[in-house]
Amino acid sequence: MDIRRLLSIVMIVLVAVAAGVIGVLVADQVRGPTVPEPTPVPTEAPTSTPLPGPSAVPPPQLVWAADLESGDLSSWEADGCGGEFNTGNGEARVTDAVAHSGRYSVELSVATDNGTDNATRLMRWCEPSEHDAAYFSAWYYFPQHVDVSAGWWNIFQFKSRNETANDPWWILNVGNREDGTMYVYLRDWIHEVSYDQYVKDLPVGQWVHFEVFLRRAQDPTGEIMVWQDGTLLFHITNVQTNYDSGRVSWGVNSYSSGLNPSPTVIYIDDVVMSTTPVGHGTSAGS
Ligand SMILES: [Ca+2]
Repeated sequence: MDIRRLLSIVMIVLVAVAAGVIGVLVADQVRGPTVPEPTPVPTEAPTSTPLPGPSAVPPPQLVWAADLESGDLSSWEADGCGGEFNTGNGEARVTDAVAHSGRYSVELSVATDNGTDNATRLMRWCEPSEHDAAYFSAWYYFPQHVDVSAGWWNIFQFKSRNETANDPWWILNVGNREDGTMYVYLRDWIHEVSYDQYVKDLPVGQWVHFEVFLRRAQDPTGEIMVWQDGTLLFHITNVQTNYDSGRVSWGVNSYSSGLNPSPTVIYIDDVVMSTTPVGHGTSAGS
């Protein structure tokens, strides 16, 4: 190889090396400064704690319920633990005239123009006897305004029967305000004390929900709470809530000493006894 050819090869190698260096520099300018890769940080395993949500509200723990969809009063009469009990001109019958759930409700009709107490009552006693504390609820429909000024009107009660007495303990009564508007008040029959409220009136021509929590006690350690459409009307504590003997009964009624008009008709549907609150957002029938 002559010297000229050797120089040519050296020049080609130098140009190639220079081009490589320039290429790396240009590439670095495009990429910017080299940043070290971040060191991976170990992540903790996800915990099993569930997120709160609508499904976190437990369903009611139903003990007994009557949605009347059988078309009769068999739910009330089941197992020999209850039924219809009338006094004078009172009558209960299943109807499809109005319903809160499905097709049927029960119509309670009572005529009070005979000058004495009249009643139709739907009662249960086995389940109430087995629970010292529970929630009792029902939907009511009052199709018209009723004048109660001639007496009292019991629509919901706890009571007991023994050898000598068959008396209520605590009652929801309907009364009239000064302008005649209907409302519900709480009656302690044991001590003959009535508890008034100015929170809610009774609507006419629409379903209204009443729910009562009762903690039974034969000494002054009992408790009772009453809600109308989810609004708390009463919360009474440290009271006697049942007698010291007798079968425990609970029921919905139309029981009065004097109503106008007569007969008076109301409707009831979706009656529930539960160990947890039922609330007014569900029909909760069986
Ligand atoms: Ca129904």
